[in-house]
Amino acid sequence: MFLWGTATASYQIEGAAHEDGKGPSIWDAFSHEPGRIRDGHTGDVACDHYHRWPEDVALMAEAGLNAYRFSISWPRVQPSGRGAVNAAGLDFYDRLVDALCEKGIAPTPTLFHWDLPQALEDEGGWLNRDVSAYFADYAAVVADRLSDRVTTWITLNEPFIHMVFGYGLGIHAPGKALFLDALPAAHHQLLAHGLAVQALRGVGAERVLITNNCTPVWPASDSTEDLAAAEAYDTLHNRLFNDPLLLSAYPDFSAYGMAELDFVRTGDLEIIAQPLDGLGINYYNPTRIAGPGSDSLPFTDAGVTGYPTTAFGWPVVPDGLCELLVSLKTRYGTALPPVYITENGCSYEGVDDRARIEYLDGHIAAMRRAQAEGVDVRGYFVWSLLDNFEWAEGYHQRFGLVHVDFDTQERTPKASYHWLREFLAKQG
Ligand code: GBH
Repeated sequence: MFLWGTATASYQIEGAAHEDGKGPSIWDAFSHEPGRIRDGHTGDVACDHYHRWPEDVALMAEAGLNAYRFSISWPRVQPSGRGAVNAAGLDFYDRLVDALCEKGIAPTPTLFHWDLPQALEDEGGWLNRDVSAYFADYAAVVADRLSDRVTTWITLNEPFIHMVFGYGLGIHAPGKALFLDALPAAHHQLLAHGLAVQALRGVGAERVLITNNCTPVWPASDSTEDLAAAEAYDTLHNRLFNDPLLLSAYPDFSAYGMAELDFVRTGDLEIIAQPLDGLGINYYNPTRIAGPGSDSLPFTDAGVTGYPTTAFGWPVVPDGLCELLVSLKTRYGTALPPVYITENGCSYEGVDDRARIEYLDGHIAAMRRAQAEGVDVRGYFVWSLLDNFEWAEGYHQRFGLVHVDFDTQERTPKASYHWLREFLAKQG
């Protein structure tokens, strides 16, 4: 069965930041640091989904969706990231999963969507190798409770963005600007993923995925400099995570002046490359890259021009999704497992969101073209069900199929929601 779903993430929708025994996450800390988030917004309340989830599940059922990708807040389940389990936190996800199953919506949890327990950040966060093992323990705790009803698991969301924005540039939590010294955060997330896959298999999990965000990389010109820069960027963005996962080897980082990744230990790559049942892909837009780059990085983002843009300013390029999917197939061949589009969506204002309808329609058509070219795509999840806390942008970017009034918490389905409902009804 093809999965048609929407996607959300715990910190972006739940609120209830300090309720029922939840421990603080790095996002609770970061969003309260002055100057980090536009207009000082925080996810303290967000969409109040922690209390309003029955209404949100009803909205999904009414739309005819058959899957829901949500994330589990690690510090809600383990307030200090390891050891003691918070029963009330697990109960919340247990109820949610029951309600989804009752409506015929496949619960598709992501175990980590960036809200690391602050207690683990205090021990170095993803720069600390030990966090990988704690993650596997946490995965086992959750799976033990939910695997009788959850068939599809996603370990991590976009470890690339978490590394680059959180540890490389410092524009997301935990706010570290280490540039290439952030690379251990990539490796330790990958190791965490591999160990978690083993833990999930241990409790009989049926289908295990990881979600990577990938982008077609377009060289700004045919010049040798631009081509080399584009290749260097492609290595960092598209291969740093996919190669070890699918080929059990890191790509060549010599363009970055790094011959060896000295935090990689013997045996790590075998753990990382556990067989996967699917690869989750988040697609937003292509990236145009020029050379020669700066002192710290061998490329420059030249910006994609000549396309319409969303309210966030991101270019709208549906064809890029087909290009990306076909290029993954070309690069990895039989090593590429079935693909699930675990996020695709756009920021626009207003409930009469015709631009979002056009966006979704165009991207679904592009996915179909990739399928016709032989890419095995088995699911499509719209980011997002609800307008929500858009990280550094706070509540300024609205990605939802459903409008949220953040004063009253009133939900109003947008035109795109109604369009999707009709689209799904036609699929049968
Ligand atoms: C995802 O990240 C996240 O998983 C999700 O939590 C988030 O809410 C959602 O997307 C929307 O942001 O500068 O024009 O080239 C997406 C990561 C990083 C994708 C920035 C688009 C650059 C656009 N994004 N990227 S552009």
